[in-house]
Amino acid sequence: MKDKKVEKLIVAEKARQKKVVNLIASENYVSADVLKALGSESVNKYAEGYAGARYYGGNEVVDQIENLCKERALKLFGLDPKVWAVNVQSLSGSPANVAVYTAVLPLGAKIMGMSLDQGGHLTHGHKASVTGKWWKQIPYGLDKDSELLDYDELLKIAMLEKPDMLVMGYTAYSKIIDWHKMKMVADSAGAHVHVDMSHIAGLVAGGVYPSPFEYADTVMTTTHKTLRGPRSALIFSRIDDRKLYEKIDKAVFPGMQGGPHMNQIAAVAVALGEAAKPDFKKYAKQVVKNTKVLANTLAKKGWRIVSKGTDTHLFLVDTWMNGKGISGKAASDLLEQNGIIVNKNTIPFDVRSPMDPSGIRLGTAAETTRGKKEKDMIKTAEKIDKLLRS
Ligand code: DSN
Repeated sequence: MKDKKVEKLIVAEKARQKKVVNLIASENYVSADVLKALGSESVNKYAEGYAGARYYGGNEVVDQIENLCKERALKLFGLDPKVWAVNVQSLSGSPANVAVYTAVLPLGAKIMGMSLDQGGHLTHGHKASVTGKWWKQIPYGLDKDSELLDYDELLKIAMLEKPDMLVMGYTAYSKIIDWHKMKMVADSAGAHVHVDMSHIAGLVAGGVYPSPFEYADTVMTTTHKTLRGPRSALIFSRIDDRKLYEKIDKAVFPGMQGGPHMNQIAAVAVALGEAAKPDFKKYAKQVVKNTKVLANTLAKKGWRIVSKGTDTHLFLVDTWMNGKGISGKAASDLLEQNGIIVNKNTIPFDVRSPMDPSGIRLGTAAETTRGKKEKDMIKTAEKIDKLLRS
């Protein structure tokens, strides 16, 4: 690069990523091909509108890129293009959720979403996000004893509050969601079913987590977590008389944004192609195996794993353990000083603050991409245990 200052920082970040053990549950390492697509000339193209109906000339190639990306997205999740549509232009997960709500709900409608401190996401109706200002969150959480979804309790909330939409899919829930039971909760209120599968999309694609599509009206996923693509988002919608896809397309453009990032869409297409390969199934399987070993080894060492374990790529550790342990911030800082990167995280019913909560969140999607196996997870768990005890 001619710009040596920026080049130095890029090289430094690459070196940092190489030398740490990355247990951030929402991160991953993209392939060289995904990077190449991101850095390609498609970045130069303005393409406001949708394939075949743009506001600028010169779109004959990027139209093909966008159509290929859509085709691969539907195919990866086994969706019939006569039954499901997909929008691939949303820049990332938060605006994608807002676009879905804008398309489906009137302002002020009720969104039943998991509270942030229980494992939900800001855009599931939290007050700090526009989703909690433009719509009203009906919060739900986990059962206090089991730290699992309590479907009977959710049913009671839904029948009482009659939400317009039920949002499911979380950022810190380690167990399998029973989509069928959640659909029954939504149906009890006549609510629209929206799934945010950002965290688990790669596991769904890899066949190690049940697919939510049978039960959903709309599904949003980011593409950069377990799915191992660039930062972006996909919005799937069921094709029926409601014409959700038309409303969603309009909500994304011109509702939320102008020109789509065509280099990003090209890179998503590459990642979706990679996720369709048999190797990706092996990867997803290994992610779950690694996570279970990491969690079980820490549990054996005496650390409390929230929800008593994991079926996915992530889990929460209660490091505070009612004052007998170490706070989440202190744990995260200490691990970082020793080359292990995690994030501090509230645990359900946390008595501490989000800035210094009782836990940390660990995930193995990134390290599994780097070829780590069960034996490496045991070593990592032993190192974490030793550091936290020190
Ligand atoms: N920031 C993401 C995560 O870490 O789960 C969610 O947006």
